[in-house]
Amino acid sequence: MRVWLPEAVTTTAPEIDRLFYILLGITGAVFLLVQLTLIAFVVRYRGRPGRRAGYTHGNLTVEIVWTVIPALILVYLAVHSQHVWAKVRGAPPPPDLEVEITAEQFAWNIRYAGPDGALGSADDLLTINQLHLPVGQTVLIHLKSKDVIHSFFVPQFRVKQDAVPGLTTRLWIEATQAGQFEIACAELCGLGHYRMRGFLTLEPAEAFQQWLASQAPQAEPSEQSS
Ligand SMILES: [Cu+2]
Repeated sequence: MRVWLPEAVTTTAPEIDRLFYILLGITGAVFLLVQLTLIAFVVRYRGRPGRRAGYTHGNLTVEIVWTVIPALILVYLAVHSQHVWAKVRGAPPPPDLEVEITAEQFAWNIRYAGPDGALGSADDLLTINQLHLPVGQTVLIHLKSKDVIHSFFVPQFRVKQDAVPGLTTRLWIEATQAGQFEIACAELCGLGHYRMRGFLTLEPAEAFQQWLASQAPQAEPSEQSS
């Protein structure tokens, strides 16, 4: 279901959306109920000449009801969201492809394994701001930063992950449809933050392999593998 959110193009994005709509539905219903009750009470018990205030010590039944119902809702939400969280951010499934993305002021350095299939070796393929990923494959992203905290944000993935200097963060996705999207940096990382933009292409596996093969290894010293 999509009402106004951007497209959801990974296997887990629709589950996050569903959670969002459940929360919106519950909080929206409570909001309406509370506001309508408030308005009704304001009108019904407004001040009138000769009317005196009544005093009450509360009502046990009502208090139990308004405690137990929210408690049940919160337990349900906790269990349900924990389930989604574990899937999205728990141990990743075995990857078909691994990519390393290193954020720096103000670009995304993207590293693919070369013909030897190993990341961090001399034949790695490097691109800047151009991330291509195959549809229907599990991709494990190793996210790093060279300088300050950046944040890897692809709205269509429903993923926003900080890139922290000195840490390697892992996140995984499996894309479900082809398309062109943008990678934004969602952390104010310096004066050039606004232009820290990457381009994401999701394409069928064969097209991805062709693109990868067309990226001739850059003639760069291979020292910067860390
Ligand atoms: Cu940044």
